[in-house]
Amino acid sequence: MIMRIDVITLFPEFIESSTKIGVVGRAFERGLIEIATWNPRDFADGNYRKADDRTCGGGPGMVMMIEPLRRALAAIRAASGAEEAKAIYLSPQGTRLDQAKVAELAQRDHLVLLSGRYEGVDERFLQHAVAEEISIGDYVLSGGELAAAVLIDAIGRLQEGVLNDADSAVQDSFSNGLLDCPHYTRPVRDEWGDVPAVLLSGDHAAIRRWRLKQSLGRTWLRRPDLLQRVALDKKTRALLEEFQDEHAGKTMPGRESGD
Ligand code: 4GO
Repeated sequence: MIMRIDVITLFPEFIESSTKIGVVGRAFERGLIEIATWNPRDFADGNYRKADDRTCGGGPGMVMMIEPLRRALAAIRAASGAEEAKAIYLSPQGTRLDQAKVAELAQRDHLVLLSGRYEGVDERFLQHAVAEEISIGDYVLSGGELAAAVLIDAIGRLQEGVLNDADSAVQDSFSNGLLDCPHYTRPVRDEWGDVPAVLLSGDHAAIRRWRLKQSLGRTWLRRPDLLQRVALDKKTRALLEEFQDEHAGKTMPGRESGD
């Protein structure tokens, strides 16, 4: 089943340009995901096609109006055949996005994303036509388009047939709840250090072990909150302890402290 993503946005070119690029762009071109944009302005009345109005109660800023959004959603429902479809609204008030949520959304066959501008969207539209509110992180953007593009990228790369073996999602950071291990390429020797010998050994079991150990160690150093949420078996815990012992002895050679 190929996934369909409809995006309601006042800046469709923004979504269109970002979905033409990279891994997700390739998926889009190959028909592995379908993306359509809908501009509430095209559904607005009057000569000016006004889709926003002054905020009730006064103060600066504009709010996106209900009617153009309602018509845009109706058009999406008609075009997709999903008569009950509700939207996902991207906003700082939403549930924080993580890889588990991305994986869950990637399973669905239809998503409707709503990108707000200005002060946001009339609350009544959110209550009646939005099923979920998602935040990509604790910071404020001037529009929801970047957040929608982030979500589309994260979801798009998990679609069947999008990634090749080389960038397989199984090896991703977070797919096992841990941060990624360090990566190296040639040259093997450089004035800024040498590639760890184990990676050149051809011993695949040893390489796998080293990578897991680095993942564990970096997660321990940089994101102890993540480490608390994964259950480590005895062997894995021993590997982390090995890293911790080595770390207590010395900071890593060729590395600046604090990294
Ligand atoms: C989403 C949208 C931040 C996020 C946004 C986020 N800022 N952290 N801004 O995911 C309504 C008008 C929200 C501007 C939008």
